[in-house]
Amino acid sequence: AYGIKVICYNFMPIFDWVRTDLHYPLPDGSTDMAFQHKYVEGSPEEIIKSVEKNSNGYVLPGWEPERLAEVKRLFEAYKDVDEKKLRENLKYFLDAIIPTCEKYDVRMAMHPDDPPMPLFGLPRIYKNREDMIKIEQMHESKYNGFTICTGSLGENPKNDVPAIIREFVKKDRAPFIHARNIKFMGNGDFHESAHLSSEGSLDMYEIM
Ligand SMILES: [Mn+2]
Repeated sequence: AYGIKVICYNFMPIFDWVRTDLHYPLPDGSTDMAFQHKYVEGSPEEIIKSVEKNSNGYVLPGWEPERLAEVKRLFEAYKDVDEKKLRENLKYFLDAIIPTCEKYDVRMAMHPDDPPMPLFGLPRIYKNREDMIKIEQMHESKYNGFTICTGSLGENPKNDVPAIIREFVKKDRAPFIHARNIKFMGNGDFHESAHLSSEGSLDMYEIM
């Protein structure tokens, strides 16, 4: 009814994207968001404390105080949910909605998990190309598509982002792209960066 033809969504339980610092200073005086593994080794409660300390009042989505009050209950609810079970849930969701999406020409574009790895023992099912193949096969339709967030996928250096773009655009499964750059800090840590390749670790020319 409102003419919205692409919907970006994610399928990450409990928490949305995760950074450990929402106010990370760069040499040019700007600030951006960073992810450092040393802060996520502990419990969710510990990481919440470190994010609060680092982030100058900013709050991650899903980490609002009223939601954090529910965290314990949510972890309990997900304690038996592994990747296989979460994929079953996603397939249930897709099978239910895609026929309606086809009817009204609304393309679903699932956003990668960010960072593309399991955190706090929670399952993550869109981390790499292999996961994308599993998701596209759950429901064969161009309306079951992907957001290709180059930053999220690029946070794992094993992901060949330009190759993923070529493959899924060619298959008409990528109606939406987040074109952004990140910079590795060693140890798998990274911070977000300005777009130019020279500012980060991704080959943005190739990506574009
Ligand atoms: Mn994104």
